[in-house]
Amino acid sequence: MKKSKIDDPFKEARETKGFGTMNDQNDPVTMILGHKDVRKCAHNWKTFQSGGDEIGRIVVPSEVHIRDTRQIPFEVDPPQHKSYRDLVEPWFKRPLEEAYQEKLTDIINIIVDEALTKGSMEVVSEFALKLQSRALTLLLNIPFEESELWISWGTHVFRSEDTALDGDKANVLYDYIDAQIDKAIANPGDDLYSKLLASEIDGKTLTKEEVKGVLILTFAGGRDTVINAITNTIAYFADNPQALQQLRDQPEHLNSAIEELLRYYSPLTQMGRVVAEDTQVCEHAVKAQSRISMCWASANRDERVFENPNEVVLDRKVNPHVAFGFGTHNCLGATHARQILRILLNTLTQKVGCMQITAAKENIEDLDEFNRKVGFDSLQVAFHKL
Ligand code: HEM
Ligand code: EMZ
Repeated sequence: MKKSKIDDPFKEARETKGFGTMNDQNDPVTMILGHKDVRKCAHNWKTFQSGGDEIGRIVVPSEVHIRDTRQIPFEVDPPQHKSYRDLVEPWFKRPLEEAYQEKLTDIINIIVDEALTKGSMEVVSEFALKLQSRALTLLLNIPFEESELWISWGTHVFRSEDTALDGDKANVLYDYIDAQIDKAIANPGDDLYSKLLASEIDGKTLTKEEVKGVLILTFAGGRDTVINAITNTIAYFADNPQALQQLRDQPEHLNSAIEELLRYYSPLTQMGRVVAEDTQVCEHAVKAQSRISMCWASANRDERVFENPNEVVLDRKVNPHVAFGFGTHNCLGATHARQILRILLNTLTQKVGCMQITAAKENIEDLDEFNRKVGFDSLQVAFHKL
């Protein structure tokens, strides 16, 4: 079997009942599996809420024990959600600017050249983590050198090798962000911290806690998702050299290729909500205050929506994937993530002839009823020049 393949563990449950169940830290989750139902729940923020008092509970695995700062705008429901979202949205669209893309191209050229010079690289820690961290300096608009520290934190800010949720590691990030906020107060600049500190909603300046909430989300939400997207993309083209050639010949398919890789790999498996009142999902009763999740990874393999859902079809014409979510909370980092993938793919077609996977350790999520591969813990790849 090709190393880059990711199976669909949800197929049977999706087709027979439309939902699955998962016991996460004794706080069960009803997982919504079908594309239509996932979109319906994501749309219905009144019944399936992101706000609420228990901060961290909508994340699966739950982060209630490792976090007490509300992530903004992620853990806020409308109408307040809109005020925050309107405030940060223009900043997260900066990746569309030419100057931003030029800097990102430089970052990607350096790392691809390094892989080709070394000949062989462990892609998760030496390629994807470095690229994700260096690119994040552009999104925050801070000096490039700051990325060295983040790289030293490892691939997931909340996870370490042996524990799924690592409170000590999370505190490193929270303390760091506190310190950066204090620095920006003392010395305002053109960075995201300073921009938020100077912002107002309804005539009130944002508190330090609110600024921290936006920053934690920017660091955490955009870390393992981007690392998985990059690593799986490299694995795919290593396994399918003809696909790299196809994109070299037909660069007009670059954008549809990226959307298809996002659909197929779905770097964020699921995201939860808290049920506001007794209701039903997929003709199954769910109680007020219980949790549901929208399983983006399952919805993205729904055969009622995607023809040949388990194939990567790089020029897929209609692709309403939900890898970046759907509706109110759709991913704010999507513009940045797409630019990284677009420039990476473009650079690979220009510089890399082929790649081979020489060793791989899969990263499998244990979702109780299901096991889902989401990427790799490590991936050793040989890179050959064009
Ligand atoms: C929301 C996926 C990269 C920041 C979301 C959601 C998904 C998602 C599925 C919806 C969550 C929900 O409905 O509760 C991804 C994937 C990424 C990625 C697959 C990479 C390929 C990023 C990056 C950032 C980011 C790079 C920022 C640095 C956010 C934020 C939200 C969000 C702030 C919440 C938006 C809101 O509540 O209005 N993401 N994400 N993401 N993502 Fe991403
Ligand atoms: C949260 C989440 C955001 C969470 C949109 O997703 O990403 C997860 O990786 C983090 O652990 O805290 O930021």
